[in-house]
Amino acid sequence: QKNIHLLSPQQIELAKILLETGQSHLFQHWAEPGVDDEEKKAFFEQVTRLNSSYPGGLASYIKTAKELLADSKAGRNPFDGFTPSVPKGEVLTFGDDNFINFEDAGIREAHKAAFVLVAGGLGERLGYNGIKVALPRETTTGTCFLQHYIESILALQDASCKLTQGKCQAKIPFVIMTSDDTHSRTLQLLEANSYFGMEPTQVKLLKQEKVACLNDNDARLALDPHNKYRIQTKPHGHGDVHSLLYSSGLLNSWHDAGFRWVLFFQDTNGLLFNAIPAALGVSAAKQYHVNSLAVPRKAKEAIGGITRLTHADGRTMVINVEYNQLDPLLRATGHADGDVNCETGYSPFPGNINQLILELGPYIEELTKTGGSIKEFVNPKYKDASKTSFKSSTRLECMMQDYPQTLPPTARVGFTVMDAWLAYAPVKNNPEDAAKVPKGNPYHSATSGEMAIYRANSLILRKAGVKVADPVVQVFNGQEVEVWPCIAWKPKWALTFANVKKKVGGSCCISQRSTMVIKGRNVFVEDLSLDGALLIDAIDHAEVRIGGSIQNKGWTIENVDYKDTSVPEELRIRGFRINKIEQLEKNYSEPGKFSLKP
Ligand code: UGB
Repeated sequence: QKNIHLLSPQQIELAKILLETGQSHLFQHWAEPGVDDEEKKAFFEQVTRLNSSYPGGLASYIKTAKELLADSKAGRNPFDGFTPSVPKGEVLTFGDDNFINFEDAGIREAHKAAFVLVAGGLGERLGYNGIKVALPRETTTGTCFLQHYIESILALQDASCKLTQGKCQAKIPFVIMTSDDTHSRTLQLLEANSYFGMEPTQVKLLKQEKVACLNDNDARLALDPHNKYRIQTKPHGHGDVHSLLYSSGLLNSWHDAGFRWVLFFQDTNGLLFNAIPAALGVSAAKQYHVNSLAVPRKAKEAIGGITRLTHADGRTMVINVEYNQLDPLLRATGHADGDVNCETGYSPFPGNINQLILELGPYIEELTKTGGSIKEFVNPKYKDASKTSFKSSTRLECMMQDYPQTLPPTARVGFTVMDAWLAYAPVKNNPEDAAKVPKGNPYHSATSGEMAIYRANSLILRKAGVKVADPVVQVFNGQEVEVWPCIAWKPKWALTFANVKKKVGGSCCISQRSTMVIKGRNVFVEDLSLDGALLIDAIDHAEVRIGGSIQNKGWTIENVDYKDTSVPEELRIRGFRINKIEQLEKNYSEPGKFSLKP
């Protein structure tokens, strides 16, 4: 009351809402009028932001929080009444006719797709200080994740336009969801690198806001421990992407421009674009409104399980059950051992890799009803079994893969399973945690993330007829990994298996200690015997044929200790660095036909 003169009429309304929802503690310590007035105004500016960035405002946030906290205290979970079973999806095998056909169909559709990267998370599990999209996807070329994603989208755009003989949409739109933790550094990375070749108008950054923290079961908002005139806030989760897209107006503008698909993906999966063409082909062929990409999942692996849930009342849905909920759900529904591997050595529930393909028309229809708000959850860490107080403040969260929960039973919701070696290698765990992962389960670390790129490229080349030597096993940062030849190529060289097959021919072999980097679009590898390092770059109008026997001292991989602070953090977290001893490097910068056959 005494400070009311500091507030605008709207802020007075907000103050009333706070008092009516049991938040008077926020003002109890306020100083006399005239003291800390600027801080008090800043407090209400923050309250205004928190109110306007949440669908339904703060009153709605507090109401939902009270309900979810009561459910959590009572031990009710969102799957009460549902029985889990293993759903059926499209299972693809890399390189067979079915896969090749889906890839072809996917490339034809790609020019009608918009891409959305959720990159608001800081990756606390990885313990890396920078933004994750700036990390090298692999250190042979040093290309960062964001550059690889953009180059992949551009390559898809070109390939799709060519295949549809120019009947393509405008340029593929690319949205990046950022947060206060990642926004300025993401923008800086793009600007410092001329958007990695994409037109800046193709790229749009949407920043998610954090939400208020909650101190107790009555949903009393938490004050910032460092400033008594601020509410403590934390990230709300990747589910924010739907409401942000909806309120941005982008969806309708894409629809008007003839786009048909929206593809969502996460910050550090370096293999993802190996799976996009075929998965998009599946969406188009099956006319899926929602298509989630999945890989075989090891029991207890920290990825969600795709599950069919059937309610006692007959309702049924195919949805992600998050990794921390799958085991309790199974135990509660008669599976005494919980989340365990079956006779295949994998969990019977496919692992959700959170790559979603949504059909734009039905997506807009649904968001028009929901405004993009996604079913939330709360995960308080209680002090004791009485569940009356929390160890630290909590908040509501939401996940983008929960989008199908509100869809009507008529919606076509499917999923596509691909081999993990081809499609999934996230960088999430720090070296210490990765080294503790049970034997046989994937590490999901910077070490395994990079080695997975070489493995996938080697296996793809093998399937295309190249004799790629077997890997050796080495230990980096306490993790045992297969080391294959370090093979990397730009997406414009090959996006699909059909592209790879066109680009390699004759009898080729690559030794295990070799490195091969192909950056040019029209580089053809024929009758090549490689034992060493080979790096080829070429402009689009240079057609280069590489073959013969190439041998040199090559590049070696040397161990780095993750505790050695003299080494850059992005190398320390992978536990190795590449030692460039000798290579054959050629750059073709003039148009024409060239041959390199030593
Ligand atoms: N992210 C945001 O953009 N904003 C946020 O507020 C939070 C995250 P994590 P998580 O595929 O490997 C997910 O933390 O949440 C971005 C799925 O829920 O890496 O542990 C963030 O930048 C799970 O089902 O993942 O688990 C990143 O790009 C499983 O599929 C993305 O959201 C798992 O990913 C994911 O954030 C997986």
